[in-house]
Amino acid sequence: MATTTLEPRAGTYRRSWVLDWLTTVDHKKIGILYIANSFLFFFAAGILALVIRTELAVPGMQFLDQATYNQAFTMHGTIMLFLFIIPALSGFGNYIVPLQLGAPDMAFPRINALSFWLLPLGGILIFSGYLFGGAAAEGWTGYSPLTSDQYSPGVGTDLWIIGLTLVGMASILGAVNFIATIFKMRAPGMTLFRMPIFVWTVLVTAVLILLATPVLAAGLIALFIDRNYGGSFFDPSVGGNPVLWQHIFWFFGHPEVYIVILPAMGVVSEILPVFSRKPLFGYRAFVFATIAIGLLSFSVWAHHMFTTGSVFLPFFSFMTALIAIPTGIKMFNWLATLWRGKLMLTTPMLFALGFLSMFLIGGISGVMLASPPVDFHVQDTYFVVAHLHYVFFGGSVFGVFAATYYWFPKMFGRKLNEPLGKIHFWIHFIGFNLAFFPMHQLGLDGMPRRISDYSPDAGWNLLNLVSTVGAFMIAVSIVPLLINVIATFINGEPAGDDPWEGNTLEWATTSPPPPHNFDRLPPIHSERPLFFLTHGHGHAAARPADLEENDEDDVERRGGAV
Ligand code: HEM
Ligand SMILES: [Cu+2]
Repeated sequence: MATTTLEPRAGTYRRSWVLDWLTTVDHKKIGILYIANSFLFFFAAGILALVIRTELAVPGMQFLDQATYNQAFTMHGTIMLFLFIIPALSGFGNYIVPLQLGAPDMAFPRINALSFWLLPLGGILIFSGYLFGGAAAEGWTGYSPLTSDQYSPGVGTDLWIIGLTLVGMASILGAVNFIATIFKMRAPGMTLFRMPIFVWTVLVTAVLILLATPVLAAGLIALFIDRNYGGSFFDPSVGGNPVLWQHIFWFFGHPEVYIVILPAMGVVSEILPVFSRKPLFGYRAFVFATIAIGLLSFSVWAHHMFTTGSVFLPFFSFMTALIAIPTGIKMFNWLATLWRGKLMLTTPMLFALGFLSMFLIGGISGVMLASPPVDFHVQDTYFVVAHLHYVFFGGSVFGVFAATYYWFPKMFGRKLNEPLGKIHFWIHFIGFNLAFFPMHQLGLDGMPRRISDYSPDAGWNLLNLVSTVGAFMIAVSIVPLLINVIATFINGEPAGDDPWEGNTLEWATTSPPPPHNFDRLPPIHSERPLFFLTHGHGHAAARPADLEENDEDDVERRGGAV
């Protein structure tokens, strides 16, 4: 296009790229900011994990004292969940959802920027406890009365409360934005039942956030009032009730585990069909299973409170077991998608398959824990630590890595190196299982969680050492990832628009997409618009000319949902 008078002349008005990123309201840049910020926090929380594992490698106190150990696991858990995994998945949601819907941006771009910037602010506040006499040290669950001003007089706990409240606000604003975008910004033809599964999972997640996170925020504010203004919500000596905190926390905390797993399930549901060269088996069943998991997740919170003696065990146990049904449907559909597919073991596919197997193990220990007699036995032991890492790490984090390798070419126009990616995967996968599988046995043998030392005669020495070796393998596996990202930025293989032969709309635009996302959109007659574009009429090269001819009858004949 010829230069018009409206275009600034070179040199007169040129914003620096730093200012550009600081002030951006483009969902793609915000998505990248989210992801980059999440990985920084991941490294910080990962270093804390190594500190924890080093202390526990052998019996005896090596280099931490009890107080710093408590801070380490509290910060590790809090940062991993609230500043790594939730924001990382929101980041991919931010980048990908508008593209998959054929939309030019999120519904509220400025609110989008605000929800991002609240995150580093909240994270820094949470961490800054270390500078002011010690970070919060009550565990990521912040149980009363540990959080009372009597037991935790330092300002670290207040900073944790304020930081988490800001992070919660970020989440809530983000959820509103996703819901508005998904209901209001879809391209013509993109009906709800043609939306990619990833969008569905982001939608259900956003609803969960909207219902659950304000409850946590209210609880945190109540706790702040208790600590600083003589409130009595949770203090029994003045008529409060510490178990009330647990109800509030887990009414949020259980849906929260689905907030971090559903989008990862969505990622995997995008990747498996592409690299099996088959459609997702049972699209609608998948959508309804996602909604069912979302609904059920609000009826099971007290399975975290079996041993308090104040909840009705059969109800919460039964409801928890029920969740295995929609989850089982998903597992079945994923396997049926792979069945007789033309499997291509690319790095994103390896991480997606890793997700399936690791999440399955976490699901099985979850069903075990849903049974009160088992839970009475192993609660607050390393069995729970094993379970939660198989779900959060083997599930959600594997999903984040799968998404990273899958969508990196779209975001930066270059493909990550495959051999390096595979090295990353295998060291990661083996290290993960070495680190966390032995914890099941440690838990069954009675090793409590949240202890900084143990007796050399307890019989836990070998398994702890193995676990620490595994933790360091995980850390080592990050090295090829970092090399890969840097090398790809310098000299990566150009990706083209559609390097994986994807099915969904993000692959219909350039890599990276232009600021407004699409110059033209293909017709949308199914949940796989690109598949019908490329396969409906022969080959990809014919695309632009085919755009208008791809009529509904044609698609229906080929088995597409119209
Ligand atoms: C290098 C990888 C990791 C290692 C070696 C590791 C290790 C550990 C260990 C040993 C504990 C128990 C500490 C104790 O109870 O004394 C722990 C707790 C925890 N971890 Fe990890 N972890 C890793 C990654 C993750 C990830 C990716 C997540 C979540 C996304 C996560 C979430 C948690 C949570 C929520 C707790 C509970 C904290 C608490 O008790 O308050 N961890 N981790
Ligand atoms: Cu739960």
